[in-house]
Amino acid sequence: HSADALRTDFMTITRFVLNEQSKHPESRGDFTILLNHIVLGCKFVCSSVNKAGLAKLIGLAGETNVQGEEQKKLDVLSNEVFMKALISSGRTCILVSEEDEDAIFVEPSRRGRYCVVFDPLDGSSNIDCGVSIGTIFGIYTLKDTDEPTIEDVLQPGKNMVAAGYCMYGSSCTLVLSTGAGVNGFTLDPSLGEFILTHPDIKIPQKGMIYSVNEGNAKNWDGPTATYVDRCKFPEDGSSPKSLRYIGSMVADVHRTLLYGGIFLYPADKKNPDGKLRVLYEVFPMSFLMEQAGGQAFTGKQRALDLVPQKLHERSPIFLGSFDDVEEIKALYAAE
Ligand code: AHM
Ligand code: MG
Repeated sequence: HSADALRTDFMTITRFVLNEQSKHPESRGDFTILLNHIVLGCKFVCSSVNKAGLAKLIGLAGETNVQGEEQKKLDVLSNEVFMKALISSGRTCILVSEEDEDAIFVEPSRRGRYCVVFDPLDGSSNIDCGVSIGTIFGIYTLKDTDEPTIEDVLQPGKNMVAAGYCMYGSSCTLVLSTGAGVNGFTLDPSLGEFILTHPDIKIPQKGMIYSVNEGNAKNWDGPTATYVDRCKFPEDGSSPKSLRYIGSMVADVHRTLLYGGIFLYPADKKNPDGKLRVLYEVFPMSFLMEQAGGQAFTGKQRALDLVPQKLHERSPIFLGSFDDVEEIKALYAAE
């Protein structure tokens, strides 16, 4: 009976990835170990985020130190936890975080062949009002050079071997792709394990939702303005799309992935490169979108083809359902 199987035979994220990796004869379990360390970071952030409101109001034991120093901000703390977890995995080599100006090169004795780019706590301006936030990550493997260099992480997104995010929302959900589709896992707090709950996620071919910060409209370029106008006043007689914008990329992209539609952070006159960061925001989300059957476009090219020149480079991004992104591509092509 399948309902029974669900309750007694858990497909944990570790089991799932081990199964997947066993298809590759050269696999030595390194990726599984790396992922386990990322998962540890996600569990830590999840539990901290859940306590954040309470800690602020009543001061949880151990949260304020004796000198009365100000509590570490959650994004700084999350970064430290991920850094330490990634380094101690013994499987990483170069680490790039939104929180750190420079890339971290792991000391030779603890090096492995993976490079991880990540935003430990994206959307952190939303913490104080309890809105969903998330961690985003992408993984490259070292090019076979003797000494790792910054070029090893300044690679186009299509070279990533895996990407994912963890959303700290009404439940804690980890969405992952290792290049063979997209799968979603939900944290069972009583087990402390991520269980496969969303196997083989496919984004609907076309959606009924658009997601953008419309407050920037006065500074948009022509194609973006025309596209959003058409969402509201469709020219083909179809019904208008709904607008949903949380202002937390992980939550907005997660909804887009599950319900379909389009998420935009376009260029504007004040920010010609948009806002979102190429390496650890645009690339991982674009990777997931393509793996789920959607598309990701920068306004000029396929997002995953972009070759970053700088660690913290930004790019405009349009991603989501295949047909919806096709429409915006046509508008930019006609410009
Ligand atoms: P952050 O990295 O400083 O948290 O900013 C990234 C966030 C994304 O989560 C979200 O998509 C975007 O900023 C929202 O920006 P805006 O407030 O301009 O709409
Ligand atoms: Mg961010």
